[in-house]
Amino acid sequence: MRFDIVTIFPAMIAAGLAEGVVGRAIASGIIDFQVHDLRDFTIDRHRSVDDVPYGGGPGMVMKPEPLVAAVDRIRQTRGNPGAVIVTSPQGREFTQRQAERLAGVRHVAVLCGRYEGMDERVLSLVGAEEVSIGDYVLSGGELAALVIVDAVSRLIPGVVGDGQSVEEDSFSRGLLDRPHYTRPAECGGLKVPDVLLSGHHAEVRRWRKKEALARTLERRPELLESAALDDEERALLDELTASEKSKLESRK
Ligand code: 4HQ
Repeated sequence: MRFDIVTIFPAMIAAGLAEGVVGRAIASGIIDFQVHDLRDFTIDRHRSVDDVPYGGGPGMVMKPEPLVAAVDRIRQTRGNPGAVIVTSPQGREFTQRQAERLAGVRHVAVLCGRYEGMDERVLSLVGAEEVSIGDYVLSGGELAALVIVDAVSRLIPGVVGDGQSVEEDSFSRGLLDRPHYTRPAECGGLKVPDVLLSGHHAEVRRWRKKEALARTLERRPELLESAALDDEERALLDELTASEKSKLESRK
């Protein structure tokens, strides 16, 4: 997997990817990652990356030429990325499905916006797609780029030690995760559920499935519409919805 990130704050990107499983994958070469300082692609004495907006108004807009030059350089020196992403609240929502798609692309470039955003022409000039990590406003695209690189990288074989844990991750099948417990068996008066100490593997598996479904039903019911459920999970979900309905009935 290859990533190229273009930013005016390269140290912010480097710091965000120095630690943890993704940091190790970059250090070991599983992930080929380069950060590009946008100011290296300016040609004026002041190394300007922004200018005043046409039509007036507050704030500044990122100049198109340095961004286009940066992508040209990436194409010449690193190959043609399968996706060029501009992080922006106007973009298509970044989801686990999008992370899976990008992991299949193998070479992704991300352009990080600052100020009011980029000159609109950049999108068509470099063939970029806009991607949003959620409905809130960041001070710049760097944190969004880090989110995308992290979520995509952990899908690359070898990045997360235990491939099984990636497959079981929350959202890999479209459900929320179940609760997790470790020792001690009692902490602050709170006990670990008995079934987890019972040694009954089949029951443990069923309990975990049911907990994941119950939480999803309670907190994010809309996820169940597109979740990939097996037969056992369908049956458990029916039990859960039936017991919810009977609770509602008994309140009448
Ligand atoms: N910004 N998802 C504005 C975001 C954002 C988001 C990045 C703020 C770009 C110019 N990016 N700059 N939400 O809020 O991706």
